Amino acid sequence: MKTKISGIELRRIAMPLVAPFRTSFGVETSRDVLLVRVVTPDHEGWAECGAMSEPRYSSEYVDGVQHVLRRFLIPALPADGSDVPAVGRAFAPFTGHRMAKSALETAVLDARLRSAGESFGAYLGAVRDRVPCGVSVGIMDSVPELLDAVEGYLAEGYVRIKLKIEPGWDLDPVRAVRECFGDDLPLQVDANAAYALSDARHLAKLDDFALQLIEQPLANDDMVRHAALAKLLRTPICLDESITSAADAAAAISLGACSVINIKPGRVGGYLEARRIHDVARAHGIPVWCGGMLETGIGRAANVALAALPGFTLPGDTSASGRYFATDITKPFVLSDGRLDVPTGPGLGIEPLPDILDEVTTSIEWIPR
Ligand code: SMG
Ligand code: MG
Repeated sequence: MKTKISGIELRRIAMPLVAPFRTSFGVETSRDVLLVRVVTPDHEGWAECGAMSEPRYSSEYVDGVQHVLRRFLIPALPADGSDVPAVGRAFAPFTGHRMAKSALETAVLDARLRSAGESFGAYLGAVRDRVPCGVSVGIMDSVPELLDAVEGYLAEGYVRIKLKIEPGWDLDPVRAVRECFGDDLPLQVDANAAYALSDARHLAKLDDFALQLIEQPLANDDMVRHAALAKLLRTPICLDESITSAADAAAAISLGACSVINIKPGRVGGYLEARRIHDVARAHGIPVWCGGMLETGIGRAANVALAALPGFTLPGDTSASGRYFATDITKPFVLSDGRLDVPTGPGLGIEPLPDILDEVTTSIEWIPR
């Protein structure tokens, strides 16, 4: 699978969210998304970068990603159009910047798969044609407002609820959701690193609510304290921000820092590394699930394919397009029976709708090769 790349387009789009999404690190009201389009003589490949406009979730941010792509990663792409693993090797000398690497590698992979007529799911090793979906519910101004939101999502068919938490918004919302929707509702929480190990006794009060997991309670770079916290909680710990590679996953598992892993391809440098994490976790009997970065249909298509791998045994934050946007840039992903279909066409199996894409575009940069 070799094809020469003739150029790369970096396109920014503005995507207002249907409702503000609040986490412990800030509020998103609109996504400033960077799309990467790799052009070859016969095909094009698309990808979406998960970075937000500010470096809060992680150190990457969308302006920085565009700079790193233009200045370092695009010039490092192998000139002979070599295979996709070679792209990852060409990026390896550059430290970090995994969301930038992921976006470019994924667009190259999409172009290659489209020319080979193979879908992302088939390439990655998907074993399902539909994936069960959860929904991530932001921090709200009041508990009644939260209960309304959860009720609406359950009515749409989502099969598990994740509540964003922070100090001051944890026990009360979790208790209220349990009381209102019962003990059988698959429920989990995500703190985005908002707590310290000294909060262990407080966090242990969540043990009463039979949560599936607590995601990233402590600092991103602190696996050792996560391992200490795991000994103090009955609620399983899931790591998100802390896991940036398969090596991190192996370290976290052997330290006892987590018993579940959230896999986001952008955070770990791409779908190939995401699959390696899946493989490491599966070999250790650690369940994984697919996270989300409020993606458009482009990022969602690849995530849904990944979520169809055998080790993805928990529902992901792979919600339907309508949970995020009034109008997506692709044909929307629609929930049916709590599930999304894994696209089957070549590559991502979906592409931006040109008229909608043009309407939301804020800038276009073309980088010839
Ligand atoms: O895509 O549905 C989604 C969002 C899922 O909660 C979500 N993502 O830490 O897991 C996480 C957050 C990161 C993005 S918050 C702006
Ligand atoms: Mg998270």
